[in-house]
Amino acid sequence: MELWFTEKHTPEVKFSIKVDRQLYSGRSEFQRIDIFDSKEFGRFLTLDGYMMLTEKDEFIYHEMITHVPMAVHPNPKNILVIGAGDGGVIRELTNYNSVENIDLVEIDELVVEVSKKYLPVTACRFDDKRLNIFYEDGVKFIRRCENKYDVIIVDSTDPFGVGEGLFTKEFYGSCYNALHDDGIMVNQHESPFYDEDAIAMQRTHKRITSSFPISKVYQAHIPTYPSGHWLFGFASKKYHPIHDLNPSAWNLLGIKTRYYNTRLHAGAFALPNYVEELLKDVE
Ligand code: AG3
Repeated sequence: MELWFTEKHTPEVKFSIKVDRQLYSGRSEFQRIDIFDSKEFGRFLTLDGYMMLTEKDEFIYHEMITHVPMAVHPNPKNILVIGAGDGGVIRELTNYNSVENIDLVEIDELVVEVSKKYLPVTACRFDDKRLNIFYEDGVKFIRRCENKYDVIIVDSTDPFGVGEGLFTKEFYGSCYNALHDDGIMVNQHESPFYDEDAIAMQRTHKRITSSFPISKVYQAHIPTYPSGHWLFGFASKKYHPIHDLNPSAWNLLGIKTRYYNTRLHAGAFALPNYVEELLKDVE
C-alpha cells in the first residue's frame, strides 16, 4: 500500500510526499490539522491540506523570517509574533539575549497543543520565561497596540481562510501603529512564481508599501512550498534592511544557524528581474 500527501499548487500542478504514517488528524474551530511522518522530509504539519512545515526544510523559513529583522534592528527587546503556533519562530527568537518579551498571538490553540506533542523540533521553547501566548485573532489583538514593539513577525498561512485578515491594509496599518518609531515588520509574502500566487503576492506588497516608508522584499528557497521560491516582506519605519545591517554585531552574538548568515542576508534582497518587475508594477 502506498500513502501520499498531495497539495495542489495550481489547478495543473500537484506536489506529493510519500507518507510513512499519519500521526494526527483533527479539526479545530478554525481548521483541519494534520501531522504526517515521511522518510524524505520527516514529520510535517498541514493546515486545511496546505503544507506549513516539514522537519527537513523548516529551518530555512524560520531562520529567514526571524534573523533578517533581528539582525537589522540594533536593540530588539519587545517582539510580537502573529501566527507561528508551531513554535519555529519562537525557537529562533529565544536565541537573542537582548529580547525581554515575546508576545505570541495564535488564533488556534489546538495548533500549539498538537505541535507540542508531535513537533519537538519547532515546539521546543514554549517554556521560555519571556514568552506570553495569547489565543486570539491577530487582527483584533493588534488594534489595541500602540508604539509598543520593536519587531513584528507575521508568520501567517496563505491569504485565504483563517489567515486572510493578516493580509489586509487595515492590519498593516495596525502593525505600523503598534511599532516603535524605529520598528520593523516582517511577513511571509507568498511566492512570485505561479500566476495566482504572484497576484496575491503583488496585492500584499502594494498594501504594505502604502503603509510603511521602507518596504523591501527578500527571498529564500523552500522546497516544500509552491514552486519552492518564496518571498518575505521587510517593512520598516527607519532602518534599511541592508544599509543598517551590522554584520559584525550579529556575528558576535554567536547564534547558530544552518541557512542564514550575514552575507546571505544582503544577497537575499537581490531579486530576479521578473520579481522586481512584479513588485515595481504595484509600487
Ligand atoms: N506559514 C505558511 C506558509 C505558506 C505555505 N503555503 C502553502 N503551502 N500553500 C508557515 C508557518 C510555519 N511556521
